[in-house]
Amino acid sequence: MAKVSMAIAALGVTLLLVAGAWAQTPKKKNLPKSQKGACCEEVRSLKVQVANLSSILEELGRKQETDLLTVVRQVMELDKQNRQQEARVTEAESKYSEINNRVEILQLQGAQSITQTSSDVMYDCASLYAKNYRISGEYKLPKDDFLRTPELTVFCDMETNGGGWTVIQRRRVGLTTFDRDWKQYKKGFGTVRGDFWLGNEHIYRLTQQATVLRIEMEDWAGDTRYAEYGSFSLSNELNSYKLLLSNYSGNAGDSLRYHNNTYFSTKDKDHDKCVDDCAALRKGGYWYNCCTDSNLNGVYYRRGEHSPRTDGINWYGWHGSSYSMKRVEMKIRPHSFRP
Ligand SMILES: [Ca+2]
Repeated sequence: MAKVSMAIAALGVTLLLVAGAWAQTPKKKNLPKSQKGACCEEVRSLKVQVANLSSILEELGRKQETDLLTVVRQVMELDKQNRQQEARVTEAESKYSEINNRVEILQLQGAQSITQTSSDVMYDCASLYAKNYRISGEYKLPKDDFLRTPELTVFCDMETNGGGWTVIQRRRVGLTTFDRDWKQYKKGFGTVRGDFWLGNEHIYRLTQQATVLRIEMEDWAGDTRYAEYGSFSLSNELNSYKLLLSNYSGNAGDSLRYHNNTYFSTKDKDHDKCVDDCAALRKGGYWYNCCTDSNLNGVYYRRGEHSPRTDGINWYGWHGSSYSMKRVEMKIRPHSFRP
């Protein structure tokens, strides 16, 4: 734009000079013919110069516009590149923090396997919490010859209501079937980061000390409820992992009470209190009575097909007997736990 202004100024000055020259030209009448011709020649040449200057100006103007457009395009391109760079940086940052988080957990696990001794209390998420492991996630509890406990991968919830929870069951993804046999329920199945059952033998062992059970659930509208039992334990396998629980609190309703004092049943072992085969009807392994007030190991149904389903993940106290939950987590911690 500055160039245009300068060119306009230059044109102005030229025009003034032309006018001045015109004014200074002696205006005598009857000029000699030769002088008259010279004057007209001068005017013509000036006119030509003015015309040339105008066309140069026009040309300059067009060039300026083109340059300006090019600059605008370049700026826009730079801005776009800048935004892309920013997005890449953000992505890199989040990846870094994720990796960092994993490293932290691994370091904690490393520290844990070095400092442990057999005289320690039973290993679970609460004992990890007591040793200052405060990040929720996957932990490997070591094998312990003294306590005769095997190595066990667990998922610890170190946040909910003070933390220290060992998760024993989760339904969230829906790709792992829970319609399994006795052996699988005994040993456990699935992956602790996704859907899983920790295993009746492990749950039996972990509930040898006074234990609290907390059940959290979410429906398909995104609402959440919980049920907590101040006392929870399983009998051993000889007693078919019989459920013993009491002392309900929460806002989901007490839909496990009906299952208290019942044996664990699977599709290949019917220990329920019914003529029917509840495990086959409800398609899971559970402490079936005749048959259910809740069916947390039932079939995972997705949004739109979750109701009405009597073999779904039901909890009568909240959504009745034919509504299947979107998410469930069962977790335990010692009664003596203090955050
Ligand atoms: Ca039966």
